[in-house]
Order: sequence, then structure tokens, then C-alpha cells
Amino acid sequence: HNNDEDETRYPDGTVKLRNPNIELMDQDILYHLALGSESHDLVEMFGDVKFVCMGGTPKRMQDFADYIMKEIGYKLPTGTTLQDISRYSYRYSMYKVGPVLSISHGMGVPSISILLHEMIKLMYHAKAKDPVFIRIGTCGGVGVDGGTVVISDGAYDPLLNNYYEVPVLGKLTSRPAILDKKVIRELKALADVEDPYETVTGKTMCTSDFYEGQGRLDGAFCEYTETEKLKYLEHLKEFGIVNIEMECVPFAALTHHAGIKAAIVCVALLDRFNGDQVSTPKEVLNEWQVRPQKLVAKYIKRHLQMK
Ligand code: R2B
Ligand code: URA
Repeated sequence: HNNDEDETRYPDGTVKLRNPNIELMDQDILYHLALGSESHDLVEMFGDVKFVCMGGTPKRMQDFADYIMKEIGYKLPTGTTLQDISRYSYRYSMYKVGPVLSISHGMGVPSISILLHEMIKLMYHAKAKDPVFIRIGTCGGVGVDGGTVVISDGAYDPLLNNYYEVPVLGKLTSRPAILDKKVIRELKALADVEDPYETVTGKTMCTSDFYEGQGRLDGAFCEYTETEKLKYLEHLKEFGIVNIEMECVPFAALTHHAGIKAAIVCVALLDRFNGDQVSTPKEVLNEWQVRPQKLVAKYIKRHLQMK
């Protein structure tokens, strides 16, 4: 444990909240999860959580829950099926498979940041010990082929700053976007050299828009040339950016601020040097999207066996 962790976590690994207001409240309603600290026994429901996996879509996260269930050999209580715990929120979907949570975060910075506030508080209320947060996502490649798995080793905004800036009370606050080096190393080591695709590590850029924000030529608007786009991608590549997505900066910053270890594993849907449209057939994309899940499942299995 380094100093930062001591500040943000209790010796037993439970999450310390850096907000004194919460303890003074009668009840904390996790509105977008359809859960509450008084209406639900959060310790009973979530106290055993070790891995919090997040990804954009409800379908992918339900598939991941089914997949991880098989992989870790988890059996649901007889007569029950996997339920979306947050179904009454109509916002995010959450599935629990033993020590693994699988949750959808929607698209972009605001959506994942709301979820992270509530997930960090959920871990605190539940007294979960040393939970690791992992984002399983999709991205655009910068000089890497479609189908490539990218483990982020840094999270940068479009100005290439590796911190998360949010206006708070009319002033910009800045929090460092830091992912866990050890988790990154372990994930990289678990990649199978026999896989018919590459697994690479590199810097990830986070944008607030899919089209102009990522230098695409195919949005509703475009006021730059293809040459300018390619020059920009070249500039990103030289800086070490290997992929572009829309959540890494708040994900890295808010988990780090909470003293929670975090990693991001994405599959590239295309190499942005070759185009902008996601035109790969659905069946192929579906196979690609399983790739990060396989790697994260290996990581989870390995850690469950170590105990
Ligand atoms: C990757 O894919 C989504 C946009 O298509 C966005 O959520 C992201 O980060
Ligand atoms: N997600 C993104 O944010 N960008 C892409 O190019 C593909 C997926």
C-alpha cells in the first residue's frame, strides 16, 4: 500500500468514502442503479464483490455475466435465473455472478461518471474488500488492425492531458487519470501467444464525441480535410496513442481518486488510418467483442484460484 491508498482505503481493503456528507445521511439512494442503503441490504447483496466489470451495452454485459458464470463454474440458486438488478432504473443494467459484477455504463463521459459515483458508493456501503474495476469495451485503433485487443496503460483527453477536468462550483477541478500498473502487467501476461490476433498495451485517448471529436470524415458535419485528419492521427500515434474511445479518462481518474485499482481492455473495431465507418459484418464484430471478455475472464479465474 502506498500513501495514496492509505488515505483512500481502510486496512481491510474496504473503500473509504472521500465525502463526509454520506455518513450523515439517513439513507443514500443510488438512483440510477435503483438501489438504496436502507431499502436494500447492500452488505448482504454486494459484500462479496471482487471484480466490477463495465462495458457500454446491456447486451454485452449480460453476455459477459453468462460467460463468466460458465468460466468460474458458478451456479445460481436452483429455480433462479440471472436478473438485471438495476432493471427498475431503466438506465444501467447490472448482473451479479458470485464475486463478479457486470454492468453497462452507456456511452461517453457523463454516463460513465454518474455510474462510477454510484458504484464507488455501492462498494463503500457493501463493505466490499479490494474490488478491482475493469472496463471491457470497444474502440477505434490508431495504427492497429480491427480485432486487436488493447490494454490501456494511460488515459489521455483530446488535448493529450492525462487528467480528468470537471467544472465544480464554476471552477475546473483536475484529477489524475491513473490505471493500475500491476493489473495491466498481469493482463498482458495472460494474453495467449497462440491467439489469431494481437494483444497490445498503449495509451488511450478519450473523446466526448464519436464523429468530429475523433477526427471522422463521416459525421453530420466535417470542416477539415482527409489530409488534416491523417496528420492528426499521425500526431496521436507519435505520442503513443494506440486507440480512441469515450470513457477512459473519468474511469481512470474516479477509480484512482477512490483508491480502487482499475484497468481497461478494449477491442479495436477498425484502424482509423483506413477509414471511419464501422463496416465489419455484425457476426465478425460479435466474435471480436468476446476477445476482451476472454482476457478478463482469465484474470478473474486466476485471482479466484489464488485464494
Ligand atoms: C466505444 O464505443 C462507443 C461509441 O461507439 C463508446 O462508448 C466507446 O467508448
Ligand atoms: N468506439 C469509439 O469510441 N470509436 C471508434 O472508432 C470505435 C468504437
